[in-house]
Amino acid sequence: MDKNPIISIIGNGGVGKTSFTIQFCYSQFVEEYDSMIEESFRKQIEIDNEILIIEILDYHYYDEWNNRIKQKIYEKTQGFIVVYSINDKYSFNELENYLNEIYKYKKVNDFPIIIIIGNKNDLEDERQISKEEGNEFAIKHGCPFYETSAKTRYNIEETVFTLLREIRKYPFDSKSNSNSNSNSIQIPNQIV
Ligand SMILES: Nc1nc2c(ncn2[C@@H]2O[C@H](COP(=O)(O)OP(=O)(O)O)[C@@H](O)[C@H]2O)c(=O)[nH]1
Ligand SMILES: [Mg+2]
Repeated sequence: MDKNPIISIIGNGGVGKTSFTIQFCYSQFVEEYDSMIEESFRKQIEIDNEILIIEILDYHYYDEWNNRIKQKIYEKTQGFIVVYSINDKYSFNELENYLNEIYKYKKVNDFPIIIIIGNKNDLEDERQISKEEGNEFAIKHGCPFYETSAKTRYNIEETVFTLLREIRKYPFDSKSNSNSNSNSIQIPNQIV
């Protein structure tokens, strides 16, 4: 696997993308993280005896976003975490749009690696989407699925590690990334 895989986390505003990322990277839950700028977080991890430095892109997806910028980000992304929150039906209904966007902006010959998560699983009293609904949606789209909580850290590491293992199964086509990544080592395609 590329030693510096890039992951994008996408989904509606307020579902917990930044909280998820901060919990994963710093093991903290920051109640009022007030940032409207695009952020990129890096973390060194060990997975299956391999050391990786992963980069998580936590971007804000405004409608007026320039399609070219979006395309650039999507092209260099090796794995997507697509997030809804279990207490927000609207965020669940929007998932299909995010998936379509990934398929649209990824190069045709790229196989997008996607994991779906239902965040805020600690808010059981406010639940609007059952775990079964989330799971069914993910199965329909051939993606792994977890419920998570950025507050309690429930399934946060599992999500990222599962995504990384999926990425490893489908070696990234680095051609689409050759300019920005020219000094990285080319790893021959593994036989899965
Ligand atoms: N109870 C609970 N609150 C959460 C969770 N994740 C995020 N939040 C809260 O939801 C709000 C939006 O989170 P944020 O990470 O900014 O969402 P983003 O817009 O998707 O980046 C904040 O007030 C967070 O504290 C979670 O897993 N559980
Ligand atoms: Mg955010």
